Amino acid sequence: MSLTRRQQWRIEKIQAERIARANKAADNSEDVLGDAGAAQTGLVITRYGQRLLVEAESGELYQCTGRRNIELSVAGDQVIFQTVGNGEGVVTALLERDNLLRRSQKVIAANIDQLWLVVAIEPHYQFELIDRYLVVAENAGLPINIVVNKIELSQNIDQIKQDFSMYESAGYLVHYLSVKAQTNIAELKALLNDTTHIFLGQSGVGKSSLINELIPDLNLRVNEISAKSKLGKHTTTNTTLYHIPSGGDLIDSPGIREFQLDDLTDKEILSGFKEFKPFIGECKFRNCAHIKEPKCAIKTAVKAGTIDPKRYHNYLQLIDV
Ligand SMILES: Nc1nc2c(ncn2[C@@H]2O[C@H](COP(=O)(O)OP(=O)(O)OP(=O)(O)O)[C@@H](O)[C@H]2O)c(=O)[nH]1
Ligand SMILES: [Mg+2]
Ligand SMILES: [Zn+2]
Repeated sequence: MSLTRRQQWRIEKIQAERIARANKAADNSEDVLGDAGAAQTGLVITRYGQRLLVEAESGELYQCTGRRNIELSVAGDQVIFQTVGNGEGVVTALLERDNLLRRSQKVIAANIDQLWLVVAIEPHYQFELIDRYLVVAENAGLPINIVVNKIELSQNIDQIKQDFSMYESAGYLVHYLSVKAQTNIAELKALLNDTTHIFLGQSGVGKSSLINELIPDLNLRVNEISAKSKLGKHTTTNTTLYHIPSGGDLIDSPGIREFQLDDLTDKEILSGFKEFKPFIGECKFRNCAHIKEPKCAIKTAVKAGTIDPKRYHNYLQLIDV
């Protein structure tokens, strides 16, 4: 219900902007792009270096360069562009974004409705890494679900569920599945509606494999990990948007290798623990760091069992006390 209203709002907003900006972009660019086609709206599918792959409303794809004076666009962005022949085009304007996901100052994707944090049994999930991803995604203001992939590799699924119960009590939906054993794939499919989803997570967890399952005939190359080097051969290098035939989009993103981790500020970390939110501002001291201070609302909530002690422990680890 609320999603439908939000989608409706977004469509209307985009249409209004499209008309205004298309007129403006066309006016501004007449002299520079004398032979160019009329300004039209496009969806950025992927970006490689300075070049963009842009999909027109007709469905046709154009290799585009961006005007130097506009901000770099990313997968999921709505842009105004003009064709210049030979399947090429020039992006002249970037439309306003609903949201933007960035990591280490690098923009990854825009206009996302749902983020799926993908983790796996192998490479084995690490709470610190999960929390770091959650902090980044929470700070982007995105709704987040968690996928635990490769569950067929585990002898003890109860233990896995136990490990993730702290995320479930924090309010995240956790979906256990196996691409290889085809476990719970249909259930995941049913959770993808007509909106834009991004898959994020460590390299090798199976993001591209999962997208291959969800979009038949896509055949993305997956990252066969060599036992010797432990590095994948077909690791995803570009964040790319794919259409689900029945509606909606999936964005595949490259996983981080080893420890190319973000520098997170204490403030970002705090707002990245979503179940802490109701208690922020309730402590005795206004500048409470929620570590050793007396009458700390967060520590009280931990004692009362409202906040999982393991999550609080992870929070302390992350702010490095
Ligand atoms: N055992 C097992 N292997 C899987 C499963 N799903 C994917 N894999 C394998 O995991 C490896 C990595 O898969 P990818 O889909 O490339 O992983 P990715 O998350 O896209 O990795 P990056 O692109 O490097 O970020 C491949 O060898 C897949 O075949 C699964 O459910 N079980
Ligand atoms: Mg991949
Ligand atoms: Zn406090």
